[in-house]
Amino acid sequence: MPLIRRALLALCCLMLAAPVAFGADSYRVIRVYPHDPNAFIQGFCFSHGHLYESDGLYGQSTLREDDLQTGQPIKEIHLPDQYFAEGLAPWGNELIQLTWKAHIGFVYNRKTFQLLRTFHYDYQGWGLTQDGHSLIESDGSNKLRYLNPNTFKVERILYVTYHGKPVTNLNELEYINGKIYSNVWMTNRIAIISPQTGNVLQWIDLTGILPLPEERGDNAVLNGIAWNPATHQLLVTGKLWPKIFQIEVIPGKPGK
Ligand SMILES: [Ca+2]
Repeated sequence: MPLIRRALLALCCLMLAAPVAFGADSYRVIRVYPHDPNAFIQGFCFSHGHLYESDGLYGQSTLREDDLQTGQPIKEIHLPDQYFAEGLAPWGNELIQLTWKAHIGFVYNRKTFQLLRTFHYDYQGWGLTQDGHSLIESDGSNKLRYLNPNTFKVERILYVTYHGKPVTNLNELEYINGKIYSNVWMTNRIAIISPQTGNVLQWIDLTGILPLPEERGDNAVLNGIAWNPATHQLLVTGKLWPKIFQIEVIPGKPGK
């Protein structure tokens, strides 16, 4: 099939898939961008208008600045093979990257990717974001730890629940307009969480946003939320996904 027809078909499938999907009242696709299909994305964020991602797997972990138009890295460094990179968050002119089980975090100069310092933590590193005061970190449970961005000491733990039950497998995070957005590992859902109570206020179900033929196995799940506060651009993607989706969240039902 000619490339243009395949592209049109994919676009039609995308337009048809979103309205019929569960929770379709909660989001709308605005634009689709390319993403490196070999990137096992674990962290995704904007800083100063630039887009960054942290990619995992042992022997393949990277820190990248992305070119949104091409899906290719503008800048990239590879981590030593023993590190499985995880969450990524900006802090001032620095980028902070977690590792999964190595209990070490890396602090980089945002512009040069020079490693400035490291820090230690006792728990698993999954997702990372920040609210302007603290770093917020997930570890795969329903706990969100608030860390001092200078000392990396835990200052508060938020327990995330929905109708009184723990919401576990919290993964990639993004702080947007006073709420915490979290991927839930191995699902197509994003939880919108109250930082005050830990309650899930709304679910966004993105089932069907990536056409089925483009999915690449059980681990290639939705993961990655990036918000540009200057442009109000909200991007989502997944592990080994060939696409990044710009979406608009439509406030609606409290979720199911
Ligand atoms: Ca993020």
